[in-house]
Amino acid sequence: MKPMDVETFKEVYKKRFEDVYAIQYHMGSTLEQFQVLGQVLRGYYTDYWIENNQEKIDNQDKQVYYFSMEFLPGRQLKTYLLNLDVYDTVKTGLTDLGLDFDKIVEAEVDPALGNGGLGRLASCFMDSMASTHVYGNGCGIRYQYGLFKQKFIDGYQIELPENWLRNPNPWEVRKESKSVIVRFGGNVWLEEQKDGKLKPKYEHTFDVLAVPYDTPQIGYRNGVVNNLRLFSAEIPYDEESKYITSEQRQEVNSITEVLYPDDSNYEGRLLRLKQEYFLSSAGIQTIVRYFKNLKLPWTRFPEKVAIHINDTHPTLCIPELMRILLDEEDLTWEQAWNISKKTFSYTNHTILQEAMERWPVYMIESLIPRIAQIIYEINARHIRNKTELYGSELAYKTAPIQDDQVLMANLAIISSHSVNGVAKLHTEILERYTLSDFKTIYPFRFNNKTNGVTHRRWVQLANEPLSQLLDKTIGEEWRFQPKEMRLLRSYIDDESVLDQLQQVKLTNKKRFAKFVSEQMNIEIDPHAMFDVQIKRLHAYKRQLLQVMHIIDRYLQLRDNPEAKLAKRVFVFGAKAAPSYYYAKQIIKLINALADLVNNDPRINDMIKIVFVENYSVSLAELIIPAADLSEQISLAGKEASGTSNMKLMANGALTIATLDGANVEISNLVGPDDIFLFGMKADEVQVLRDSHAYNARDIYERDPQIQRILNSLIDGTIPGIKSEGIDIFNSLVTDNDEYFLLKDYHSFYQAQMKVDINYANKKSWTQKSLINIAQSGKFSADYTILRYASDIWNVAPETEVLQQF
Ligand code: NBY
Repeated sequence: MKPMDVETFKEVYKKRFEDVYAIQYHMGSTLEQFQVLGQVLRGYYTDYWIENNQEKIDNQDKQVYYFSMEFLPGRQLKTYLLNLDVYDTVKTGLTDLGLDFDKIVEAEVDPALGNGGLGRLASCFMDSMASTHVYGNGCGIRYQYGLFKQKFIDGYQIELPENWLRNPNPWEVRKESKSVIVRFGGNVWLEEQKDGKLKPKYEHTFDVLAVPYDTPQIGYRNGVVNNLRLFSAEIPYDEESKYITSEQRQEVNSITEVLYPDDSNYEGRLLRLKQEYFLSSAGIQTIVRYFKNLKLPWTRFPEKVAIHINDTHPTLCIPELMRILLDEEDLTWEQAWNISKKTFSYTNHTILQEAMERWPVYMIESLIPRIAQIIYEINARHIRNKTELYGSELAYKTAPIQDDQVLMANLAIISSHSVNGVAKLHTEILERYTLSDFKTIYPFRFNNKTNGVTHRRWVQLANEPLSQLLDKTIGEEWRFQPKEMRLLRSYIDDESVLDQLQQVKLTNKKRFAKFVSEQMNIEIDPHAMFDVQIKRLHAYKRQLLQVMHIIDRYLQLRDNPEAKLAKRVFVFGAKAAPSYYYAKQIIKLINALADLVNNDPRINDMIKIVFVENYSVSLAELIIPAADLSEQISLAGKEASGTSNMKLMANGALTIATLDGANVEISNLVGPDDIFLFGMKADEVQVLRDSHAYNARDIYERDPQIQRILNSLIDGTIPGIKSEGIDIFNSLVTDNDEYFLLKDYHSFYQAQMKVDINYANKKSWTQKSLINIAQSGKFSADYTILRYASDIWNVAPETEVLQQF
């Protein structure tokens, strides 16, 4: 990498500042300081970026295209500095100049272009692809408004627009010359050409310009710069006159205006379908243009291109590629289909039925008529071929079109060469239950790729004190090879390391406590246990189970302030989809409970509840290093993987968990003594559900502990709640508790009591924490990506790179 020394940096920075703002550098605002730093950095990395783009064309290495409707990158500045190996130089330089590095970092917006786990995973993967020499290209949408900003007013969630682009974004490059046209609507028919071939003709289409904005994805100290390309919808320049009405203009602009705020729930809105096709078409056209520049025969397309679709949202990529190959490149159906199948792979992130995309046929037909025709053909051929081989029942059950709806998962599975789940248990459930019919037809298509997280962001940057301790104790190799964190294990009895580990945790807890005091006006004791549940608010994730536990403790402490319970701070971060009424009621309940508990002198500050507003990647970076306990308490079988579980583990939190998603793998890695497991297992849940024997009211009536907790929802104990109390009570008692909270409560409670006991023994707790950190390296997204690269994308990085891993 190019050297950069502190003095040169300072000179370049000062000069640039004055050139841009025509004032002396120390007179600028923090935002201006950030902008200039962005420009300086850009000047530094652009050479690499250009070089990498040229190499890509010269070497013709196979490219991976990762299509995702969501990317949740977090702030980029520190990642760039770290990966370019200029972090210390820049920090020292700015400090020398009398500027506040941390403030400058905070001046960057945190782009919320995703809902949660799925979007964040896409961003961890972008970082890991660059860092493992995988030539990866992200394809997504440049939403003008990200996920709503969450505010609490009187304890209720209020959503405000998130205009993340109000200040210039120093990292993105608008590539207008690389724009493509995406065609919607109109009529289409097939017309015979002179050569006898049928070609589609279009009329009255609605054309939209897809303008790419590129953001570099810089690898960790390896000179690799990949590209994240986000498309923005604009009116085509030469057609301005066609779009005369403001409605039409608005229609174009609305396509990339805002991210759908739904997580784990599918909403069949036309605008969403437009977004999906917009991304698919723009991305595929770009890939085709790239490939055509290579001047190779089409049969070699899958040798040069792998296209991955992140959940079903970009599935229209498949018929779109078929369309181009058939209509514009004159391939036969068989040729086009073979190429597509070898090119596409698909990741499933959920088994929740309500999250499965199914688009009414009429919607696809009127919005993208040619694509509809291609899907009909895929459907007809599937039924024909599979009926011959497996009989009509299986053929119809796996067909993409059923009941006048296009089932996007079915379309994705039958058209890809690989389908993967995101944790062992999740993949097993897919194969055995959810997708078992497909497993019969395509036994070798399924595979598992357990999720991962990037330790660069989640440990190196978010937890500098821990990183320094690791360097001192086991050397720096872990920064390149997170698996090497396992070396920490041999310090399990080293008093000095254990002490330092405690100090690290305390430092991080104090940092978070300061934030909570300043921003929320709540005083929390950094010596209390920080018990953290951070994830989207959803009934299956069971934040309510934790609420029951808190109420239980509160009532016990109120009766007896001397009760033998650990002092805890319960931290929540969670957004609810704006239309998810029940989830919003739970938010209100948590806030009302916080009001009660935080201000009740009778319990002696033994419980505090901190519900951070507007949970985000940046807040996660503050909370996770401060966590003692990680709550991963979804109903077994429901959480595909989870990734906050991995981040919290890497930062030394112990996990309390059901055997769900990747918790199973965490448990296997650390062993039973270093995790707190509870609750039904996935197969037990299945049996109980199938038996129809579950009776929640019965439990409520017979169990005094549970009765007391639930009664507090309806008897005025929590003064802040209104109808929420009754509604939530009814969801459990009257509506038979869909997610089996009452069934799992006792086991959860006992596990929590075990946590209390364990926490009292500082040394052994710290030892457990050390084991968790040591084992977390296995969940590096770098390894996950290398498995995708070799098993799915067939792009093994050079041997020398592999040896590093
Ligand atoms: O993907 C999450 C899973 O719940 C989690 O267990 C897993 O770790 C993570 C990464 O694999 N899924 C998720 O975040 N899903 C969504 O964000 C999402 C977004 C939009 C829609 C559906 C799901 N949608 O239908 O619009």
